[in-house]
Amino acid sequence: MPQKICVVGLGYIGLPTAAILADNGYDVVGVDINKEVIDNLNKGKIIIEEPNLNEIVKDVVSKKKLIGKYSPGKADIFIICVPTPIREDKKADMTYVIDATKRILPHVRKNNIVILESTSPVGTTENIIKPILEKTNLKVGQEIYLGYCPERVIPGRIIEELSNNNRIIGGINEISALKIKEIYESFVNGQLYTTDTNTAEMVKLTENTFRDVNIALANELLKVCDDLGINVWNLIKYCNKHPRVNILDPGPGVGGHCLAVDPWFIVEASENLANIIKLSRQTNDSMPQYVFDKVEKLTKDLEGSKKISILGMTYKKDIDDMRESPIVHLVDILKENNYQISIYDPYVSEYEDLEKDLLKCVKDSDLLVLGVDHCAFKNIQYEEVYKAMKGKVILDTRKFLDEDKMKEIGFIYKLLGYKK
Ligand code: SAJ
Repeated sequence: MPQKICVVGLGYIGLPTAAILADNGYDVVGVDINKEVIDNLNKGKIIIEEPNLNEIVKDVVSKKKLIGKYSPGKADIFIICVPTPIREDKKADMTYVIDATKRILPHVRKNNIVILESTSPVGTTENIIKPILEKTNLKVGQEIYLGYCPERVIPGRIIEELSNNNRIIGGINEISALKIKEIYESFVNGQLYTTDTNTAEMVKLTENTFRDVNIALANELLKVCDDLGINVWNLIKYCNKHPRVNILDPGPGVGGHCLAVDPWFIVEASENLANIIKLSRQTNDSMPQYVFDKVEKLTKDLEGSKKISILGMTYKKDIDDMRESPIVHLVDILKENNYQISIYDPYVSEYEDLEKDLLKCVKDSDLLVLGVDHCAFKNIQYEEVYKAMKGKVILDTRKFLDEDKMKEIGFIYKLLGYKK
């Protein structure tokens, strides 16, 4: 008899995980409170943009290996994949994790396995989940097995990475870790490493912090190079020719629900010690304002109402996710300063000032800001954009456009991080 798994939370991680488990022979119930998610899932459809996910979902739903429900029920294994957002005060909001654990509680029986996948502050499994599960009167670690196994997949490559990435498994005790390892072994080709829950939680936060700090360095270099009249993009390219240097890309800021959030969980835990981590977050968060300052300089001599067109507003290329997008912040700052805005992003279906037609978006605009490097933007007829615009200035925040080609068309091409 295949084991039954209940996955709570069908977002960017929960849904692909549920689908892969179902595809690997488990009977999976996917739980979410969002009617749109459940209604679509039970028709074999998904409401997020992710390569190859829809095909798998369609297949496993048609075989009844994956069923969407509003509430959890009995299962052998429970996997919690709910969001852990950040509050205004930069502290983790653990409400969804607590609610999800309470919702599975009536269904948890002897020998069940409970796994948290949501990115969480250190101590969550031990100090939040374990005490709730103890209300079953079953001994956690002996009668119920508990652990933390953080997801590590990157949006845009989730299906491939779910199967192939190495995973860290933190058990509340050794037997829990080993039982959880057996489950992941059944569908992961990468290596599986076992440790305790606190270490696994910190590993997850550290991975994203490493990337955030590296990007903060790149963004600080961008500002310094701008000041010194050096092209930061060339600087980083040449530095990275060194065998032990790998600086990431600077740009308009860091978005998404991971890099822009997780380092704060470390700051929250050790406010007086996590100095570089905090400063890096602040550096990356300062970038939309930095882009705004550039826009202001480039348009300062214009009279009357100024129209800015924005190409791309998701948090990164080729996805539909706008969470914590720096371009959303940029748009807000521009509006606060009375700029007229028009946005074009083929990945976004609805947003204030979104224009479905590119030429309408750029019509009579004074400045075009390239905010996101969507591959589709390579195919734009920039000659047409040039004709439709009033001012002929492009500000490229990602070093994405072909500078020579843009200049040939007639644009005044400005690159973020190069004063020239
Ligand atoms: N960014 C830069 N410069 C770069 C790379 C990224 O400015 O060189 C920006 C992007 O434009 C974006 C943000 O950083 O706004 C985050 O993008 P990302 O591609 O670095 O990462 P995410 O948030 O999509 O996914 C990360 C991944 N973590 C790591 O690579 C360490 C992924 O593996 C995690 O599973 C995911 O966070 C998560 O869910 O935690």
